[in-house]
Parts: sequence; C-alpha cells; structure tokens
Amino acid sequence: NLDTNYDFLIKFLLLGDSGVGKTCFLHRYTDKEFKQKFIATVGVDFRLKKLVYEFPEEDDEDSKKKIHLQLWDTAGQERYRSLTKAFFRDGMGFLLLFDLSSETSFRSVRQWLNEIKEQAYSEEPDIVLVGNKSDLDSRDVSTAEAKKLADELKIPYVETSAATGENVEYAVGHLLDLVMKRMRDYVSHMEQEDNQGSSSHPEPSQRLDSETNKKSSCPC
Ligand SMILES: Nc1nc2c(ncn2[C@@H]2O[C@H](COP(=O)(O)OP(=O)(O)OP(=O)(O)O)[C@@H](O)[C@H]2O)c(=O)[nH]1
Ligand SMILES: [Mg+2]
Repeated sequence: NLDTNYDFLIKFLLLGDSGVGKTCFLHRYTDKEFKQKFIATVGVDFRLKKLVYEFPEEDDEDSKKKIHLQLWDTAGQERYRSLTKAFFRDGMGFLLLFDLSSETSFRSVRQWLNEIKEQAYSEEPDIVLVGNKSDLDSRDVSTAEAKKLADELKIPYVETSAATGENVEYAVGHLLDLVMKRMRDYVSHMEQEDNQGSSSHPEPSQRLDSETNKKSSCPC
C-alpha cells in the first residue's frame, strides 16, 4: 500500500550522541508532543512527514512541490554504530544534534561529522548543526562556542528545544531549503549538459574517477 503521490522523496538522518534528544526532536516535529521519559532508540526508526514545499523565490503554482520527508532516527549508542552507519549513504540531509547541557556531546560533533563525510553521497553533504535543550538553564555549551565550531565546519547552526518546540520546524525547514536547492541545481545542471551534448566540458570541481563520480551524483 505504497503512497507514491509526491514529487520528491527526501530522506533526512538525525545523528548525535545518545540522550541529546533526537527521538524527542522528531516526535515534536511530527506529532507536536514531548515525552520526558528517556527510552534509548534501538538501531534505527523512521517517521514520515508529508508537506508542500515552495521554492523561496518563486510564487507560481508550478513551484509548489509535494514532498514526502522520511526522517530517520538513529541510535546514538556506540554499540549500534555499525548498523546506523549503513544508513548514512541514503541520507540526503543530516541533522547533527548535540545537547547544550552536555559538553561531551558537543565534543563528539567533529567525530559525527567525519563519519557523515566518510559515508555520505557527497564530500560536502547538507548538514545543520543543532544545539538541543535550549530550554534548560544548566548550559554547558555557549551559543558563541557552538557558532564558532559551526563556522569552522562551514555548516549552519540552530538552537532548539524539543521540550518547548522552539526552532524545531525552523531547523528542519532550513535543511530542506539546502537540499531542495541542491536538487534544483542538479536538475538544471543535467538539463544544461543535455542541451550542450556530450562535447561539454566538466566543471573543474567535478571528479573524473568513476568511484568519486558515483559518490557525487544525485542522492535520489
Ligand atoms: N529539557 C529538555 N529535555 C530534552 C529535550 N530533548 C530531549 N530531552 C530529554 O532528553 C532525554 C533523551 O532524549 P531522546 O530523544 O530519547 O535522546 P536520543 O538522542 O534519541 O537518544 P538515543 O536514542 O539513545 O540516541 C529524554 O529524557 C528527553 O526527555 C529538550 O529539548 N529539553
Ligand atoms: Mg532516540
């Protein structure tokens, strides 16, 4: 009973240490609810959100796209790492979470990022860094510190609270903007190539070896 009534099927992955709030974040996004009790995710889980996406600078009816957004929730616990890693390749966008009240989870961000880059479809995949639990007074990581790291890693940074819902939709929407832009650029690049025929020159940034070419191809 597959519902195939969509223009784009987009897959996002939520990553980060155990306890940072990935499952709660997702629950808040899809069901607008928050659960206090911590039940660690086993392996992977996913939720589906259907939405209509409109490219920011366009306003004709044609620019509205039906999206099925698959949100994959991964277990942060180390023992599931080899299993969850296998899902990275399918991710078109990544929400990398840490807990603003846990310095340890913040220190893990670089390692998570390296793992994403190793496994993902591209060496520069679309990622949003998310500092979760912004509702707590007991902070261990300052906004300035987190922004500094995000700037260094060249990824956007958003502070959220799965408890209050603050910025949760914004974080997902921001990642969706990045991924949809990549999709559109890719499609127009392909159209251009088709128009120019096989004599077109590859852009300097394009890799010529077949393995990397496979990696940098369209994630769909
Ligand atoms: N105050 C506060 N607590 C939160 C927030 N998000 C999650 N929590 C709490 O943090 C704990 C862990 O949340 P989960 O969402 O289960 O963590 P997880 O990242 O999915 O953990 P794993 O599944 O083990 O990887 C739970 O007790 C939540 O209630 C938040 O925004 N604010
Ligand atoms: Mg979880």
